[in-house]
Amino acid sequence: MFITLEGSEGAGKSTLINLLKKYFSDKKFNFLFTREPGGTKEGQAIRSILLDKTIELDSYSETFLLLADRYEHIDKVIKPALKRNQNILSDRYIDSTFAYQGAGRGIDQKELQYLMDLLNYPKPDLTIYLDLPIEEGLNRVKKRGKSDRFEKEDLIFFERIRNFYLDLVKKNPERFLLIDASKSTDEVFNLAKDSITNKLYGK
Ligand code: T5A
Repeated sequence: MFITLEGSEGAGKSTLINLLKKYFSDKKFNFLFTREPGGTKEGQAIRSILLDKTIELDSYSETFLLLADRYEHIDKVIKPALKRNQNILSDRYIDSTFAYQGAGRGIDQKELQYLMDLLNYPKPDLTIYLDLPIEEGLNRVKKRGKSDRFEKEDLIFFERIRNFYLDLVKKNPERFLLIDASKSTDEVFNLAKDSITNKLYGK
């Protein structure tokens, strides 16, 4: 089973993943938790460039770095885990590129699809999208302290991304579960845990 987690800044993905990690490890489930960018050693080096506020990147350079990270991730982590029949949960995956580089930066979606197809990427079975009003997410990030290269973008950039995700969820109801991320961390965790468990047991 291949599950991905999406959402805009500060929606609570890391918080949710920590709770899911504990839950599934207590239940002795064979789950691999990973992320993009930075799911491999090579990807971590790419991630540090991508998040560095002092570095200016053209939107295409940013995209190619993200795709290099994804290629390494698919090749070294995702495909081998799927081959071993291991369940995977990835914090961000392909939808992030269509949302951030496509809707956010304005790169044509067809161009992105063409580039993405070159990766020959496994498709997720379930994608959980944590939805939160942009200002609320950015306030959470601000409170947490330390912002990155993406988090310095303006509200309109993130509104385009959120609207893109909402549209994607509407068009792909069989793959997506939308969770209202303004709920408490416990409520978000319970909704995500139940949908993953149902998917694992084919309900
Ligand atoms: N990116 C990535 C692209 O542009 N294209 C791509 O193709 C890919 C793969 C990754 C950046 O890269 C971009 C998108 C991203 O900008 P990242 O560090 O992984 O950078 O950043 P994010 O994925 O955005 O994650 P964040 O760390 O910003 O946010 P999270 O993980 O969603 O939020 P989290 O859990 O750290 O929570 C934020 C704060 O809110 C609190 C937490 O305690 C924390 O303080 N919180 C809640 N508060 C109230 N109620 C809840 N339910 C809460 N849940 C969490």
